[in-house]
Amino acid sequence: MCGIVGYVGGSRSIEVLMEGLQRLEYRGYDSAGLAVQPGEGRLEVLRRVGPLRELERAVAERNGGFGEVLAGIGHTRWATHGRPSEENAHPHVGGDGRVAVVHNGIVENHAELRKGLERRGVGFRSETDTEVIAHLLAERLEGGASLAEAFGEVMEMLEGAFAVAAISADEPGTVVAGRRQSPLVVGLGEGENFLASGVPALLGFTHRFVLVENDEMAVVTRSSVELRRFGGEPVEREPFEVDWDPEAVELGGFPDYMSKEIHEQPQAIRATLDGRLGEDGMVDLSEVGIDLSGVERVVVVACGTAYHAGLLGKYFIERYARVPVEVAVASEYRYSDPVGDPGTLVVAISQSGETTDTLAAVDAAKGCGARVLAITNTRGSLITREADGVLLTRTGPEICVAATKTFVAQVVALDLLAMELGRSRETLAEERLRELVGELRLAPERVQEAIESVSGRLDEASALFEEARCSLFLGRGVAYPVALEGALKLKEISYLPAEGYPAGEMKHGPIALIDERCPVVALFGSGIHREKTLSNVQETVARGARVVAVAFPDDEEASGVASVVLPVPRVPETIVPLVLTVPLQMLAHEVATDRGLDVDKPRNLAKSVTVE
Ligand code: HGA
Repeated sequence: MCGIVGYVGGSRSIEVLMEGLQRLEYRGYDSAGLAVQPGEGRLEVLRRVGPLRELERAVAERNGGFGEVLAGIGHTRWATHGRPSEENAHPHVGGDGRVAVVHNGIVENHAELRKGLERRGVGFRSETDTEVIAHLLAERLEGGASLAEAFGEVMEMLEGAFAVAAISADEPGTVVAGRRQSPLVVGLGEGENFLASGVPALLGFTHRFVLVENDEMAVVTRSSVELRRFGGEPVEREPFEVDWDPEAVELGGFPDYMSKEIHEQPQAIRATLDGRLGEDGMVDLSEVGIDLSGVERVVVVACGTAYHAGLLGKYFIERYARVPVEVAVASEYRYSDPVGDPGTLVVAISQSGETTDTLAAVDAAKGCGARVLAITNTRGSLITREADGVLLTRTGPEICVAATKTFVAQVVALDLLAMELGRSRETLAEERLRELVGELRLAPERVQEAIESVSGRLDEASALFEEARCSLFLGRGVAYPVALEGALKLKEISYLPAEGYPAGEMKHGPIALIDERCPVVALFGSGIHREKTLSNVQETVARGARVVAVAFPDDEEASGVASVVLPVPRVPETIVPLVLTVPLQMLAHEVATDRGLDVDKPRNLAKSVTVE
């Protein structure tokens, strides 16, 4: 959440800062701002409340531009302290406006720091926690410290999680930035250097990066990048190359990132399977580097959509490997005094690899002696450095705030893990494993078929939601976590209340919601779960519900109870959750766009949740 960007170099400062912000806008869109050095000894700040286009307009209105900008920092905000307003927008300036800062995270001791500053006569202009940083820097600069010295000193005073970048009018051509827990990377160029909250922001400009670790800062000029600890000790670190194609963060003809990412799911699954299914019909997860044979218990920790993937993981791991699995919401687990030992494998799932609660859950797991396997989409992210082993989903960058392709890739990764655990614990016979691997290989094609077969029916299904005041998503077995995910997708992007429920549990409460303005989305898999779901759905129809059925095309009974059917190809149980998920993502997209909403940037949300 909140995106920060910085640049030092030649004549394209504004272009880099604005493009960087555009690529980071998914992290927050309450306000956006820039601080630039338009020449020696000067600092200019431009901020606008609302989405980035407001700042873009303000930049365009400055016909003369900013002149030769030596360095600059930019910010896109997801407010935590202080409502979205121009006063609360970053950058914040300190003293007489000669130093400016942008910040991602929360300064937990801001109230105490603010009191101290006020006692010393400092006046505040905003309600943010961030502004204290600007004033603390200004005090030290006025006392004769260099920007880098002042910055290190101030960072050591802060509690909480943060990434901060700063520039000073008195040090033209220098940006300093540092972090604790919140993400920050430095991008390396020729005669120019960059920094940002995430690699994708800079892919249009460079593919070479250096990581800034916890409690470290970077002093960046156009010709140098110096890393040091906040205390001043120098740090040496090798740069790394990122091979993501900048095209991957373009829309490529789709109306929005959500559609693009839904359509990329077959490829995301293919890439996540690539190299992990051997010619011999077996799974190969040796890359993980954790001996799985001694695992006696699994705990999955995750937030949001990744938590739903974890619930599916439980289903597969228990079935194939016969080890008990718990699935915990990371923000609860981290404060729960968890029980663990070396026989406990904690699987931490985070698309960004930067989710604050999941990172804290990893710490808690390690603290009780468990081993940690991270499932993430982001190579080099914080979680990959904290965990004992890593299983990367390989979907390419996901820009839309609502996760789609990373969810299916997480489910596939968990499926692979379940099979590998089953193999190493010898609970899965070789023949059965080969069968399962064969089924998994079919997933990309079947998901593609699901996308195609649902496309023509969305209008009709969405029409049931026109007058809706709430909705119910029902499923059993593997379809139950998918129902939770479908309900989450709908509420995230259409703002329509949606409950995901185990179909059999519906009679214990939610059935009271049912009337003609509470559409039911029913997920029919196969076997006993399907039969039981059918009876439960009939109970809702008897009470006036209108039903969207996600079912196999030849399931006449399911079609019989439904107002609209979204057909998905008949597939083996391993990949049922994948094909059931697709129609729900597409339905949520359709309902939200019919309501005229921006599906990529739903209100109040941001992509990487880097605050508690
Ligand atoms: N606390 C700061 C920054 C918020 C943030 O990083 N959100 O993700 C503010 O409220 O402006």
